Amino acid sequence: MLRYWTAGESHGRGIVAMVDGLPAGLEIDTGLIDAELARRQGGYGRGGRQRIETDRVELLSGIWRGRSLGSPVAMLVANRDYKIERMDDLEAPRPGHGDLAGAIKYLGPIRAILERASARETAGRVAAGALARQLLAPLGIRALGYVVAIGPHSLEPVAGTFDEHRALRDESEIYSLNPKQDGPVKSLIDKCQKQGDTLGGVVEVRVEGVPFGLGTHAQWDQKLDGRIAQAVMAVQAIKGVEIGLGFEAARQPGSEVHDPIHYDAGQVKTNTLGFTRPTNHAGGLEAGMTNGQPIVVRAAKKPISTLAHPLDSVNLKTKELQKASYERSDVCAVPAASVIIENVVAFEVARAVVEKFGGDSLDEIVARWKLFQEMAGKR
Ligand code: EPS
Repeated sequence: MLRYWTAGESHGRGIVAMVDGLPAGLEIDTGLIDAELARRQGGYGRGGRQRIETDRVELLSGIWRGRSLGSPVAMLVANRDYKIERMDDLEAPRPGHGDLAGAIKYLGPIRAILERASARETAGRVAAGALARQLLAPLGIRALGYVVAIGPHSLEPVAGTFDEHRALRDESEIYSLNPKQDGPVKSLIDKCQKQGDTLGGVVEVRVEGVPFGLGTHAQWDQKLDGRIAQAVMAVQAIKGVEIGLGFEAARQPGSEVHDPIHYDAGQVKTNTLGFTRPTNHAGGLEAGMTNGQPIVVRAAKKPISTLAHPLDSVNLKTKELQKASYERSDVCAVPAASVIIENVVAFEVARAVVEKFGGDSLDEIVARWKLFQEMAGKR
C-alpha cells in the first residue's frame, strides 16, 4: 500500500515526509520535488516567511543510484526559521485557527497546537505528492492545479490543452489560467493587506491520462472520490470539496447532469478505450471508480485566519475580552493551495494505481497496465 505521513512543526528543525510502499525502479528526480516546493512558496499574497525559506528536499532513504528501492522514502525539508524554543505562547486564540480547540483538547499552550496546525506542514505533503507522481509520469498521467477564484474574482479556465493551460498557469502570478486578470486580483490582495485582512478562493485540479478502474464501488473507504475528498478536505483552511459538477449537480435535472456515452473506435488504444463522453460533469469518477475521463476536483479555501486587524477573542488565562493574538502570516495563500491540492490529489491517484496494478516494481505495473488495457479493450 502506498501511503505517507508527515512530521514537523512550523518553527522546528524541519518538515519530514515518509512515503511507504513506493514501487521499486522509479527514476527519482529531486529537482521535480524542489520545483513543486518552490511553487508552493510562491504566488502573489505570500507573507514574510517565504523570504526566509528556500525549501529543498533531502532524501534520507529508499533510493539507490537515483532509483527507488521499494523501501520507505524519508524526506526532510529543513526550516531556516528554526526558533521554536525561543518562541512565546499566544494569549488570545485566533478565531478560525486550531488555537482554542487544540489548547483545550490537549490541556496545554496555544503554541503547542499552532506549530503543527500551520500550513508550513504542507511542504511535507507536497514533497510526498511530487515524489509519488514520478510513478504517474511513465504511465502518461498528469495533474495540473490552478486557481479559479480569489475572493469575489472569478478566474474560470478557458478551453485549451493541458500544455497550454500549464503555460498560462505558469505565467500567472496567482497561478490562474487567466494571467491577463492578475492585475485586478493583485490590487485586491494589496488592498486587503492594507486593511489587515485576508482572502480565500477556489482551486481546481485536473488529472489527465487516467485509466479506467482506479478505485472501486465495492467498499466505502476504497472509493476513489471519497479518498480524494478526504485528502483535499484535510489540507489546512479547506472548507469545501467538489468533484466534477459538484454542488451544481443538485440544482440541475438528471438529463443535464449525466454524461452521455459514445464510442469512437479510433480511440480504442487510448486510456478512454474509445468510450468518449461529450461532457465530464462526473469529474472522471462514477461510483468511486475512474471512467477514463479526466478527474476534476475543486476546493474552497477560507481566508487565512491570522488577521493583522484581529477579531474579538478572550485571554485564555484571565478570560477577559481582548483582540486575538497576531503572528506574521500571509494575505492570500490560494495560489499555494493549488500546488498543495495538485500534489495531494496526485498522491491519491498514485496510491490507486499501486492498488490496481501491483506495488512491487514499476516494470510489473507497466506490464499489468498494458495487459489490462488489452483485456478491457477486447471485452
Ligand atoms: C507557511 C508558513 C508560516 C505561515 C503560514 C504558512 O510561517 P510563519 O508562521 O513563520 O510566518 O506563513 O501559515 C499560516 C498561514 C498559518 O495560519 O499557520 C508556509 O510555509 O506555508
